[in-house]
Amino acid sequence: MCDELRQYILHSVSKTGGHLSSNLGTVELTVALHYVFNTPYDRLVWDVGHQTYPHKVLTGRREQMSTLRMYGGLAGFPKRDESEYDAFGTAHSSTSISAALGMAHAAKLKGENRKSVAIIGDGAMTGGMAFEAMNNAGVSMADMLVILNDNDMSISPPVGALNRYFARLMSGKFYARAREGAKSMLKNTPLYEFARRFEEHTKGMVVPGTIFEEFGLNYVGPIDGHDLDSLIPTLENLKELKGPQFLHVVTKKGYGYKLAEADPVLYHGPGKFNPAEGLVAPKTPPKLTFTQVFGQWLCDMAAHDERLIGITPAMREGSGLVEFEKRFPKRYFDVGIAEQHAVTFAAGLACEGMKPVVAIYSTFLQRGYDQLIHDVAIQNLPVVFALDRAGLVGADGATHAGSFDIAYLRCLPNVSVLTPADENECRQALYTAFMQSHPVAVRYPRGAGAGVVPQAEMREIPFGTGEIRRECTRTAAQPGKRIAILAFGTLLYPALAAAERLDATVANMRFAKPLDVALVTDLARRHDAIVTVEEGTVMGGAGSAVLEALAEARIDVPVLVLGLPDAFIEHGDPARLLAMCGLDAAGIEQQIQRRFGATPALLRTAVGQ
Ligand SMILES: Cc1ncc(C[n+]2csc(CCOP(=O)(O)OP(=O)(O)O)c2C)c(N)n1
Repeated sequence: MCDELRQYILHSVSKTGGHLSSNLGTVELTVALHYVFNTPYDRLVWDVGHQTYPHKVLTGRREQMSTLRMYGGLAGFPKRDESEYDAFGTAHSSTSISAALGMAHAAKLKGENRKSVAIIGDGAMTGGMAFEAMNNAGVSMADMLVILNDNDMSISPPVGALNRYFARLMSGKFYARAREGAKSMLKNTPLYEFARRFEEHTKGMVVPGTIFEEFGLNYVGPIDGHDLDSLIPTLENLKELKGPQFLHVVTKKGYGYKLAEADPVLYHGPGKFNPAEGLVAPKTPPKLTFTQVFGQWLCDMAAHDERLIGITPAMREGSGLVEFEKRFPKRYFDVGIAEQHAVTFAAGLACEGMKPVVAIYSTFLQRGYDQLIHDVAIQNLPVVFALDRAGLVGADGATHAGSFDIAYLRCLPNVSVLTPADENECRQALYTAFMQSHPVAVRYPRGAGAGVVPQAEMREIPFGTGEIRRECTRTAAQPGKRIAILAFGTLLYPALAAAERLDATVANMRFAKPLDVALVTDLARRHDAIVTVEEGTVMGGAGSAVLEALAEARIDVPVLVLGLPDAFIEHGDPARLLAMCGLDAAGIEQQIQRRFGATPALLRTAVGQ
């Protein structure tokens, strides 16, 4: 059955794209968990949840795997409203132990005999929340099981002392010593028989004195996570034990598909491919992405300024730092899945005159928000935040969308927010941010943009200024409203396309904060209506900043604020999602027409007369 499941997942993911290596590695563990536990009554809480495809297939979603990560189809992560077997919605890491502990306590309080199991990877275990939860679990005596799925990989090779510790737990020397110690300690206890039975066919055993034991969890392992004959009896035994249990399972990322085993990083989240030949480089080179623009800028800037430090919370590939690590290894820091730490670590570096650049997805900076306020903004430290995946991200869905950063950043004193419109402007915006002596975030989306080739020369954008990119030709005497569109970020280009049809003025605002108030008020005075456009939440976003500025200047002009609605946008094709939000060229044009009325002049230009 495991073979069949593995083949099914390989072929299914090869057709849809999605997470592969992690899922191939958890096939046996998933089968064993569903065999031993009474799901959905017992709760399985997967950490991150990118390894839940076998779980989805086994829980009635096999046929829907062909719709994985597509609009209206299966989500790439567990979702409570997708299946009763998905006990907890996830996608950001290191939440599983907290959630499973909450469930275990709820069961206790309600007098229910259900079990709660958290399944967490060695990468996710580097997140502080996991330790906060274990610290709590260890004294709470709740009946829960934490399973550490140790494949010695995060997305890229894991980092930090914890990783070294796991390696030591696995090493023969430690193992042998611990085994002898465990045996003598356990003699004449019921656990001795338990440990002895495991050893007959596995390396499974009870090891005292691990860090997890110190936390108050009963550590068992390491056992082979691809061997059902180890997994099933171990889980059956652990299920009966009282108090917090910890099982260390060792698996291989990409297991069973040679190419993924050999390169689990490449196959962590591939697009579509032919399993017989594996991933092949596309014939025509793909368009330059904003991530690549950032990676190139970081290397160029580091060559100019040796104070530059590049920091990533476990997203070397995703954030475009592979080349930087190679060229500037001493100035490269992968801090693990530890966004809070990444931000305060940068603050410490900045205190000492270094120039840290935190490369972080918009959605993951949410994790480091207090650190951003308390450690960076209040002390007004010059940290650059390179916010990748700003706006809608598509297939990963609501958990990964960078919808909120303009709103959550612009309310912070001392913090500036740049919203470059294209690749070249992104490079210049990063340079501009780096030249400041206060915290600055530069937000840019996933994938490619308008295709404006970045100029090698780096030039500072005059701070806090926007620019007019198109002027409305209509005069006040002519019928129809004179409209000014204020675009923040990459939606400048669809805004320009809409403006051609509407004959509207368009400003590329470049800065969400400080806002170019002079430009805003000038445009407001010269036009009959203002439209703001951004790929971020309407509530509290850049459009709100424009409304505030106009109110402050006592200018009474109709304003239409376009952006993401007050709703979580599900997974799907990004272009389709953007269109659904009315943020493609046609959507922007329609929304303007709807709001300001199709005056004859507008209608004429709209139909190209
Ligand atoms: C808070 C947060 N930061 C970063 C990520 C991106 N991310 C997704 S999976 C992953 C690696 C997880 O490693 P591990 O838990 O060992 O699972 P594996 O993929 O090895 O099975 C990372 C960093 C995330 N999901 N959440």
